[in-house]
Amino acid sequence: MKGKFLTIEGVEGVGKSTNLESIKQILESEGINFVATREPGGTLIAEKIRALLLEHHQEKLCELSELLLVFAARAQHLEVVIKPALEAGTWVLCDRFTDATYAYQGGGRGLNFNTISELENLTQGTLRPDFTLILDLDPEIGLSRAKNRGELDRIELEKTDFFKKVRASYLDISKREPERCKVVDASRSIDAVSNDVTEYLMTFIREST
Ligand code: Z5A
Repeated sequence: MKGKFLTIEGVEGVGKSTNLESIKQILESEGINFVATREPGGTLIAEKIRALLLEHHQEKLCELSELLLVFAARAQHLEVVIKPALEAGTWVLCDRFTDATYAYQGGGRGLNFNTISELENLTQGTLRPDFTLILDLDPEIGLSRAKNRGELDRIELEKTDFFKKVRASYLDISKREPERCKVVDASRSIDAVSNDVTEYLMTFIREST
């Protein structure tokens, strides 16, 4: 794979979308060819799976179904968008990826991390992100930011405790993989967060090009 694979992660309302805009501008100004995409989603079929995951249903979506749907969407996304781009030398900027599965389905739902790891190997082979920004924020602040945007989706309706476990899982991942994962304190002003994001990204770009 010749392109670099960049991901951004964090609890709800942490500011991923806000920071993705400045990340895109940096990549453009550095002359890097990239595609921006998101998970769950990123292709026609994967976006349909996303809708299934986030909509409210009369029937409870069981935890294993949720996990398998996340990986079904990912398999499609990898085949249609991510792998062809990386193979063509195009960088991929993805809003969430498998760290989110460890954090939400593993940490939040309590599903077995080994099961997630097996599905990760099956779906991705050896493909992993090269660089990951984890925006870190108290979930109560993130949820209050998310609430201001309107109706909450199926996952956003979870209790604060769920999101505390999600946050803790992200921080665990960052401790296990400090080279790949850069944690940014997202409780500060948009400018302060953006400055750290820019610094980490520019360092990665310099080391990669
Ligand atoms: N999910 C999963 O369970 N398993 C998986 O494997 C994957 C995903 C891949 C959809 O993700 C859901 O899928 C998600 C996890 C699950 N759970 N839910 N629900 P998503 O990424 O599409 O949805 P999201 O987490 O809710 O992200 P978001 O809606 O895009 O939020 P955000 O991008 O992090 O935040 P934002 O839109 O940039 O900012 C929110 C507001 O805060 C906005 O008004 C900003 O102006 C404001 N903001 C941003 N930064 C700041 C600062 N620094 N200060 C003050 N205000 C700020």
